[in-house]
Amino acid sequence: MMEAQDDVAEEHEPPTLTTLHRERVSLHTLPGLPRERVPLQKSSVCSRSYFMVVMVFFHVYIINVIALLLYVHYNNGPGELGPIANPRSGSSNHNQPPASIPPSPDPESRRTLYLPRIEGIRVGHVQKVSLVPKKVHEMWTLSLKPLLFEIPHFLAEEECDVVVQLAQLKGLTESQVMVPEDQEELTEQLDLSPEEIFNLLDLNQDGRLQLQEILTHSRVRDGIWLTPENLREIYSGLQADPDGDGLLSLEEFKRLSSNAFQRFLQQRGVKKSQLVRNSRHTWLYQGEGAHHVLQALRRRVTHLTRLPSSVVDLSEPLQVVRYEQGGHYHAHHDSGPVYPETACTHTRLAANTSTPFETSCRYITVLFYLNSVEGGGETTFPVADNRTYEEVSLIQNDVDLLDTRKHCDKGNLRVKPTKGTAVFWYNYLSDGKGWVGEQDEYSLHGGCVVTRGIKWIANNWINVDPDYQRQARYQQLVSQQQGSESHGTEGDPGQHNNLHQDL
Ligand SMILES: [Ca+2]
Ligand SMILES: [Ca+2]
Repeated sequence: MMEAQDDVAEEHEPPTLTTLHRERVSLHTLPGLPRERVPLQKSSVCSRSYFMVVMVFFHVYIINVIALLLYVHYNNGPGELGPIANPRSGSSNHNQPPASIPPSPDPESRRTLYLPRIEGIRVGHVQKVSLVPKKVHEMWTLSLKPLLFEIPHFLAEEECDVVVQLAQLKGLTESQVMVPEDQEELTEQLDLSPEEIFNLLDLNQDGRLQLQEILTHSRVRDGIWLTPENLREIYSGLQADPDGDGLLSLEEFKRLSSNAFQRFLQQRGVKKSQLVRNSRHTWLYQGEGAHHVLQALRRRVTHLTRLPSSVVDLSEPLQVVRYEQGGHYHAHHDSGPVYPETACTHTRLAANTSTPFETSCRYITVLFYLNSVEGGGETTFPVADNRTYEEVSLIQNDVDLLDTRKHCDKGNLRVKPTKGTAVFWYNYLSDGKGWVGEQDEYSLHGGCVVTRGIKWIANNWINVDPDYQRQARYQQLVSQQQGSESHGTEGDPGQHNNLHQDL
């Protein structure tokens, strides 16, 4: 068997320089050798043509080898070992030139930022982490979809109290105003026809608008938490569904004005409990000059997430939220999906182009419980580790998994608020090359209604633009600004406070 393999190998072995040289010698410099020597005689029968054939094969072989080397060289980029051998390079394949075209200098290959991602291993896995001197914290994996961890005693009790007191000192404002009135602008700017709007709303593309499709949209757009019963009431009030089948056809949809629902709600009035969120909040700056507890908290978050401090330091300030008894936050995503025509709020100043859509790009959410709640107030992850994610199937007539006032107990995972505990999760998947990938839809979460007492929490969101170049430009711009400010007057400690957006 081995011999047969060897034969095959020999058959395909290309002629080497030595064998060819030997061939030349035998043909040209030793003409007088006796003809009875069989091997030479045999080769001399068709010596010239044989030599030509061998030479042609040799040249084809050499050309193939050179072509192969060039292919490998250009495919990996000059001086790169490739994304697997060097994760820091983090190059993105879709931006690279085809292998046959000589490459232009590729900015993707000059990446200096890399986002490490903590391994969850499995649900229930515990990792020891060192976040502060002389103390070891335990980090528990709560789910893999989203990648979610819990760290008990992340904050000392006194630290929790300081954060609450600082928030009270600054003053809190309502997290959500009642019915927003400036929603017309974007629709007008985009100049969409009723057919186009209908098509956008028709998530399952069956040519009719189900109650769930209208609810999903109105909750995001208007911030009013309508239930299927509310919507049926609105339909009958507006006579929107004359055939009474509970669905809106394109014809029925066209007869409604674009702000019909909003006007109806404004006339009818909306209670606080009908809003998407019912809480008060404030923002606390954590940079230089801030209270030492706030600065320490940011450093601890940097250690916890293992992200570059340049990324963490330029993220949103700390958001502190207070829920009264009866307060809630229905299930939502902290960050939106990012399409090419979407800009991130935090990098929009550094972006060269204007885009019609803007979203908060929150790679990670770190949530701190600042008190132990007497009743309710759990953080729910309704679809954590679910096999599938389907937006429309979250809202059924009998169970609405997004509703944290009614159906918190139906979700897959709930975290009980315990003073000092932190939970954190990734709102985006990895792109597999050390950067942010697609939105993780399983990161859907909400705050269950507080049934007894008051609930205090704080959020640290780590902002990263899924577009590496935009993030890099943004960081460069800020560091240049900081550099010039340090030469002149002292920097404004509140300069990052406008980089957040409520979701
Ligand atoms: Ca539909
Ligand atoms: Ca209908």
